[in-house]
Amino acid sequence: MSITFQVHRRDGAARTGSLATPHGVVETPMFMPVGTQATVKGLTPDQIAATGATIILGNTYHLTLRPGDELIAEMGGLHRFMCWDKPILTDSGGFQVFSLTSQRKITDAGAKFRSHIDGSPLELTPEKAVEIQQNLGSDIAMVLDECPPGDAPPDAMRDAVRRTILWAERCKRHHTRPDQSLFAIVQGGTDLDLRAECARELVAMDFPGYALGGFSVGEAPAAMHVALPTCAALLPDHKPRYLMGVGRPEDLLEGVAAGIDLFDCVMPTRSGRNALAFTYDGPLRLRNARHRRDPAPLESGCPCYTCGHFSRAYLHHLFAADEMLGPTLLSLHNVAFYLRLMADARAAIVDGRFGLFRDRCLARWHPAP
Ligand code: PRF
Ligand code: ZN
Repeated sequence: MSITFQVHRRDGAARTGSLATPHGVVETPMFMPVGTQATVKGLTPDQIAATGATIILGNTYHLTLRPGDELIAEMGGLHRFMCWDKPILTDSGGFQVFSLTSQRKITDAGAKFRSHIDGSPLELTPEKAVEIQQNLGSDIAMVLDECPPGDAPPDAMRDAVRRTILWAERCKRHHTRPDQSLFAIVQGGTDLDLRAECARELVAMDFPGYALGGFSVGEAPAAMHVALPTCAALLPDHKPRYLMGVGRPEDLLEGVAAGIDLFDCVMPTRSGRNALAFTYDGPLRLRNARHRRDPAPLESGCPCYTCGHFSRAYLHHLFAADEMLGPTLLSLHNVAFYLRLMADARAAIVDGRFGLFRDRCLARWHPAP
């Protein structure tokens, strides 16, 4: 068994659904916390589950460098290794090669680069990316793609789309693990003709799910918001749609409105480590002295453990004293906030009031002071 996906309710282009995987069912739209190195930074699996997360993301690139995908396979696979028995999606490593490594050389054969850990030379090919993810044993694996920066010249963008299609085909041919589903990735930046061409080729290959890559890579957020409805509509309606590495709460709302089902982003955990807390009224900077004597929780009505037990004053103190509990408690709240945003979005879609929900969220949202 690999995956099945069912759309339940619709509200405009937004939809709710359920994605059944070998490790459990995911209600969509859903946010996936990022567990790059076989850990969602600062949180135990019990804490992650308590935020409402039902699926997390892992990374091919990091895990093959350290501790090695063969070692993880030997230890019983990624689920057992990190003690997370719910669904896992792994990214293919393409994006990380572009964002983390130096001296990389991309050819149709694959990506040659140097490790960001010790500088040793490495190569990632479409076949290798599939083998690594098969060793990890994720429920959903991603094809190797080429993700150029948002301001790449048209020639580079066209070449990346051509290569992404070529690599997707090779990944699909090489993929054999029956309890894992392989998703394709559409590239093309904000060029809608390129996106359409890329989607057409990949849809013809009949993957069980599709992602939009190449967004939030330096282009203006408004350009992504404009492109999303068109790009999402290029993907099969009855298959899951995943917007990779996006984004801020307002970007998730735009994505859901466009018909996206899955999201991932480091923002809730990375911001949490940096003392930035998300709330429905906008972000709070916990290092700010205005919180020194504030007895209020981060967000009243938030059901998370942090808000149920601690004041802003205490959290301010933890960050001032550089205590490790600060990043943990803020990551916990932020991940819970992202998951509550998705749960509220699902409820709004079911009630046919998603547009109103989105407008109210955006009106309430104030930038950090
Ligand atoms: N491709 C892959 N992973 C990704 C991206 C992509 O384009 C992005 C871009 N936002 C994040 N993660 N494989
Ligand atoms: Zn909270």
